[in-house]
Amino acid sequence: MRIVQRSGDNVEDMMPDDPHISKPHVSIWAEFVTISPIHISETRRGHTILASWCAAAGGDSGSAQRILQPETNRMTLTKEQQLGSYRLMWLIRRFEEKCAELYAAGDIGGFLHLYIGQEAIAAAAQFALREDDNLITAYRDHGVALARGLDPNRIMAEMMGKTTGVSKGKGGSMHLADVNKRFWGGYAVVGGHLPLAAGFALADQYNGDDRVTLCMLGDGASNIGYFHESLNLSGVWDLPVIWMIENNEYGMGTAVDRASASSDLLKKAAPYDMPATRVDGNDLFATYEAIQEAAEYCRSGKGPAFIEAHTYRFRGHSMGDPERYRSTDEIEERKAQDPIERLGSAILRDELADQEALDQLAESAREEVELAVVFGHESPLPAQEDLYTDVYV
Ligand SMILES: Cc1ncc(C[n+]2csc(CCOP(=O)(O)OP(=O)(O)O)c2C)c(N)n1
Ligand SMILES: [Mg+2]
Repeated sequence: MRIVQRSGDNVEDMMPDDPHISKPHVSIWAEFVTISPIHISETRRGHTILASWCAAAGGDSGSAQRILQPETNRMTLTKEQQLGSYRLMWLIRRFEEKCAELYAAGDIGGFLHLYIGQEAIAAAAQFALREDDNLITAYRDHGVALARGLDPNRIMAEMMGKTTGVSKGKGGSMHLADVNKRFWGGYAVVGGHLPLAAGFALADQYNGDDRVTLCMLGDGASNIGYFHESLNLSGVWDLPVIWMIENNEYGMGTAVDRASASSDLLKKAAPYDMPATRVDGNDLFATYEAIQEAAEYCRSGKGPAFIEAHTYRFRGHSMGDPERYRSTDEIEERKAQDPIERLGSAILRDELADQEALDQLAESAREEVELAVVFGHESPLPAQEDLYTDVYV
């Protein structure tokens, strides 16, 4: 515990004397300290629980937990899948770079959270899941939607608020969805989609369908009440759901170890009695393997599974982020682990394609994005009489 707070203390007085914590972070601290009286008593109890669990599990992180080594199983993806992933990851990156430009030009409004740096996780999910499996994620959703096969034209139109968008222009960046592809969104409330994921899995179990639900969430969401309620129920009812944390080291401007009592996120699966795997999320192959194994486990009726995919976002939290909480050295160091470059190197090393072929894949992805921009620009805005249609609040 870093903070001990009596109720009534002023939030700003309590903030540690730390240059990394600037005014925009006050709201996060406020959220944290509001729950701190409970947190303290829970923490005391938690230490006891954790100690006995560790002892039962052999003293460390638990027998049901493991860490996948990077790039040990490269051939689990076919040549077509590897080249397809390479193009897909470039499609995601180019799409988002273009979105950043359009945002600056005022053609995209609202919030914009880029997935750049995390592309391997969405690509791995696409190849590890069946087409009829359920997929749900948070607001950093463009890459996941593209990987799921939503039409880039219609995603771009959605970004611009046009009627041809996947949510008819009324959802925008954070609310991409496609019912036919069983891609259920795009959720802005941190952790708010976890109970929905449990609900999808419950419906499949009840109906006797052998689908799994993959729920992608951020590290920050693992501190939210919904996380614990959802994991608990999924454990109680043996629901076929994979909880996959994309640990990109920050929730807005707050590093994991400043927001989570334990920065070992695998431990968070232990109280709910499910197997947990930590994987390098910048390694397409290892992430694919982790998701595939988890899906197999869930599909066979054994219950939920948990994955922590460690990654890093190369851009700020959203477009307005001054990024005072991390150094450029840190960002450059992490960029050396660029998932697209790593996949490209593996493909070249295994002689599945030459550099020219890889460049052509990247170029065709760029051209597809250009066409999507034209489609978005040429599409109409919603008509005024449609203001209240498809709105359920
Ligand atoms: C319930 C709730 N609390 C606070 C916020 C403000 N908020 C938006 S994003 C975010 C950080 C979430 O971080 P993480 O789950 O790690 O996802 P990442 O942005 O890193 O993908 C916060 C606190 C919110 N949207 N919803
Ligand atoms: Mg995060």
